[in-house]
Amino acid sequence: MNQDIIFDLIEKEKQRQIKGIELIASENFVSEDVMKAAGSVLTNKYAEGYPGRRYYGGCEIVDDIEQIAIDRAKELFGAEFVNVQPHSGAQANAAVFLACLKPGETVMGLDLAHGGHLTHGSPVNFSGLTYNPVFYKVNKEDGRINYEEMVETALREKPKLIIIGASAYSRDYDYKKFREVANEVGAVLMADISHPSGLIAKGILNDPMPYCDIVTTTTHKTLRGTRGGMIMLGKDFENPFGHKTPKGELKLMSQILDSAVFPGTQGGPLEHIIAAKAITFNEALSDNYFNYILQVLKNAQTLSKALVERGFDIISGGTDNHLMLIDLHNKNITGKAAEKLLEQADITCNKNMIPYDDRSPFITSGIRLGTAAVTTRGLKEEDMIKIADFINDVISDPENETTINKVKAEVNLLMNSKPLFQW
Ligand code: DSN
Repeated sequence: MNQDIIFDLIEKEKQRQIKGIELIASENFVSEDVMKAAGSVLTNKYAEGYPGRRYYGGCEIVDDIEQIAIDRAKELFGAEFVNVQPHSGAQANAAVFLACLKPGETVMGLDLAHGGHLTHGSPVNFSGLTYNPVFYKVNKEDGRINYEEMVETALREKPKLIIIGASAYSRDYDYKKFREVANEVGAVLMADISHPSGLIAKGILNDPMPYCDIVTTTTHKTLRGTRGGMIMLGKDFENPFGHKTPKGELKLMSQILDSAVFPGTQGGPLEHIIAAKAITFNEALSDNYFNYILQVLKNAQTLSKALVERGFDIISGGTDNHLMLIDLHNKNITGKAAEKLLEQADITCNKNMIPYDDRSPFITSGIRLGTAAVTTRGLKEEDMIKIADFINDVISDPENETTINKVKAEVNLLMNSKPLFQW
């Protein structure tokens, strides 16, 4: 039997992952159990609807699986309600928009060019195309959110939905400040914790749950699970924006959100992925995971300090979480060129806009680094110093192929000694 060429390519990708240093802040390596569930027979099953209320027969077993995933997620984040069906973070956010806003209504998020996310109102995304986005920003001087300006913008624009969260912001959030202004303008407050969710779940960063009405996350970044999304409520509440039942009663937000996921924005849930999410949550509930996520933070802080010592300009001067954003202006290289150069040495990261960037998103003046994936591979503080040296060597001497090849050999030597599956 001829094996499909796809399997050769999967093997090649596996080898690429094994031998390289993975610094993309949104990536991680899942366990074998998560992969087993994601590649299981559950992919054969249609289950539109929710546990106990499906549109298909034969759903008893997937009902149990989905309920276990929901219960574990509630325990992990201290949530009262969870929907585990969103296929991704973008899908989770789309459902929240549908639940909270009518087309044309105002949403406020962190500017994408200042570390925000595409689905928080970017003009090229559904969130900016369908709704009216306004943005808060970070200070030019210290790279931290300008809370004063955020409050002014909210009071002036009166958004119906305020979003906290980012894909390239290395500091924690003042959720209370956002709550106060949301109360003042009557907005629903949502946190998208896709990046720091693992650090939040284990109490290492501030908890948005007591302050935010709605919390969304992906499951594959610091949470170290299968690729996917979910929506949570710390406390269920009546939807304030007039979604009424035929009897004229306000519906609970949990009901509105469930309907916004299915049938609002998705069809059949991916029960194999929901099973893999259940396994992810169980792993994240363990003490092992606490040790892991603490190491992620220690590694990020060690890496950022070592880079600063080597003359790199980290936005905001350091990190509270798993990631950091580097302004490369003083290194005379663009983000695009740095990404490419590092890739030649088998170090993977992504070019990233920095706040107030003078270059386009295709070129950029920065790169974003994260330590979630390398920590899963078993790297510790001393390895972060090596990584800072590797990055410095390559970026300081971009034309020198001998340097690149030397670094690449050291990268491969280090990573080939670290198995992909650690636990
Ligand atoms: N694209 C993801 C990231 O890299 O942060 C967010 O969706």
